[in-house]
Amino acid sequence: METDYIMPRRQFRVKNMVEENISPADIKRNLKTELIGKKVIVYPSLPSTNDIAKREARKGAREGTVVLAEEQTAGRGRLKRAWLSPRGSIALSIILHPTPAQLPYLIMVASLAVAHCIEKLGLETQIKWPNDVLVKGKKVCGILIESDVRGSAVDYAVIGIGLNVNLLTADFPEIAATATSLSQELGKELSRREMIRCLLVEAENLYLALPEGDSVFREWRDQLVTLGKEVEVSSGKTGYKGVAESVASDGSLLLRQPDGNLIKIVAGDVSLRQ
Ligand code: BT5
Repeated sequence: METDYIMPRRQFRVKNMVEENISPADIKRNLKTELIGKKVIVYPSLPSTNDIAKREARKGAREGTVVLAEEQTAGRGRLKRAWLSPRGSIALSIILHPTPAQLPYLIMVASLAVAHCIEKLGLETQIKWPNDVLVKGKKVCGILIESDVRGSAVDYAVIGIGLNVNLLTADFPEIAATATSLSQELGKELSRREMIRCLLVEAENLYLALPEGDSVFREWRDQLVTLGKEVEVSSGKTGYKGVAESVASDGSLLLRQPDGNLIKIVAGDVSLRQ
């Protein structure tokens, strides 16, 4: 039998509004998915939803299980960077069992799902390679994909999504200059529950379209704000300069260096050159 964990329901205040607590039933009610969100686990507070999702995956959780937290106390970005997830934001992780060929597409699935849901609110989005969703050039969402690959099989993959919904980035000096939130951009607070439901539906539609992958790749590539720009890329301890010419279907960045060489960068951080 499926079990959902519901923590005691209570209300809490975020600035001037009363923010709703979210229950698995709120998310699942008439949710139009076959896979993602059939099981939802909600915690009031967690260090990191990705860690719990990985634990659940190792215990054999079904594909599509979602782990949600009202706040994270040790949210993670790439390379052990911190991700701020105060109350009012969305922190969720989705457990999937992709094929090895599908694995590189998960970042595209996640960023497009987020972009689609934000666009439904009437805001324009851009995607910054490899894993940021931006509104008006500021980061509103970060995505962390983690997977366990054994030999030629993927044991599980976890898509972690952190989305700034109802919060004021000015309250967080670390990100005040570079980040934004949906409430800030819209000038009003919105339902995190509806946003989560949207994310699960969009993620499923994109994920189920993956056996082909190509349409997801092309849409992701066309939304990348990075392409065609003079950039600096740091990848590990190495820095590169050049024009971000394109991306390959495995998600890596193709950078045209000043000497004309085209190099492929699998992971890194991009900044636009002044
Ligand atoms: C990311 O890493 O952007 C991936 C973030 C993934 C977070 C989700 S939440 C659910 C799941 N559980 C987790 O523990 N993680 C995932 P990266 O590209 O390395 O960017 C990290 C950088 O983003 C930080 O160094 C800050 O500069 C910035 N940052 C931190 N919190 C932010 C926020 N709330 N909004 C915008 N920028 C933020």
